[in-house]
Amino acid sequence: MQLRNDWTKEEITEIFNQPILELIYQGASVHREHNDPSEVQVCTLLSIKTGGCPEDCSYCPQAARYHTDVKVQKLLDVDFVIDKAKTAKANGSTRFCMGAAWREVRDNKDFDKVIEMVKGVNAMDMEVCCTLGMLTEEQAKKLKDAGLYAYNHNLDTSEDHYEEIITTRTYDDRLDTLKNVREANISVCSGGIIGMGETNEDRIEMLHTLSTLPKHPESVPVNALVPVAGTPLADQPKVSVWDMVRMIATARIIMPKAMVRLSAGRVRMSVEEQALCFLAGANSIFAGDELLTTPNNDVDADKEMFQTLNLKPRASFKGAAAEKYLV
Ligand code: SAM
Ligand code: DTB
Ligand code: SF4
Repeated sequence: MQLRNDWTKEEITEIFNQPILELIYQGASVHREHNDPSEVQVCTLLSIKTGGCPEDCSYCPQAARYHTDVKVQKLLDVDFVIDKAKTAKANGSTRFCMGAAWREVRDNKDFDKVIEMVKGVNAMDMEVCCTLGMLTEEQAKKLKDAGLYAYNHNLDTSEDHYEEIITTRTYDDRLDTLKNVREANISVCSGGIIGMGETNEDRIEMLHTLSTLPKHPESVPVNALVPVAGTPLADQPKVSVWDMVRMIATARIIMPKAMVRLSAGRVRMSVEEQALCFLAGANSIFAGDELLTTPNNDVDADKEMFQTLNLKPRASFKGAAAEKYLV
């Protein structure tokens, strides 16, 4: 089947609103046509600069204006980060993603340090990813030259709902950065969060924007809100597993080759619930005891889950040849 980037909102709505078992079946079928369903990509996150962020993202424990338990931590040292990447590799991760609580990248000493981190992780034969906020075209090129493989920059929600969640930047700022990343030939990682008071139409709208970009993101993280005390969204109710499955299956059907990542919120899911997500088409997770600032699933429990479900970690750079071919 040809990859499509001309999906209409009506088509996506029809897929999204199917009876849940039909949707899971379709997601599972599309997944099998395009990918090996026993392979799951294992990624590790590290917060390289934590807290004190000037933005007002209502979900985020790292925004300086909310009073959360997060302790501000300046940019970590390069050697410390490389050690963490080694541990992640030893634990079976093939992608290492470094996150910074920045609004945007500035051309300063900290950026030079991040460039060194990227070079170091790349030399370890791991897919190196960063999420550092907004990027200019030149900064994206610099990261690419240092060996950056992927850049994470989430749309988070629909354009309509965006201003309810974040007022310190616009949806177009987000899309501009994605364009800069794409043009620098860096693999694009972009998805969103559910459980922030959005409607199903907002969820469909976000999936529409992602699937009608000139090229689909290579990775689409689907996060369930992790409500953190002190943030405006602290009291949001837990996202139902059916809502996660609906997002994952729809993303899989309209972006068949993307890595669909079962991201934040996994810590509150049972193995059975996660299995439904893998069946519906998820094929990537974050492993390691922590995400950026919140707890993640126990490493040994994840290893046991892989055994129970007969899943195997996906090799690094697997899509690289195909991605290069498509560019
Ligand atoms: N500051 C950069 C930015 O916002 O692009 C990079 C780091 S930021 C923490 C990366 C992503 O983490 C956000 O776009 C959001 O999707 C996700 N995130 C942050 N807090 C979250 C939460 N409480 N629950 C779920 N996802 C969250
Ligand atoms: C993504 O989509 N989810 C990750 C990663 N990309 C950077 C972040 C989740 C953060 C959850 C809250 C925290 O741990 O601070
Ligand atoms: Fe800052 Fe990123 Fe958190 Fe927004 S999501 S407050 S930009 S760290």
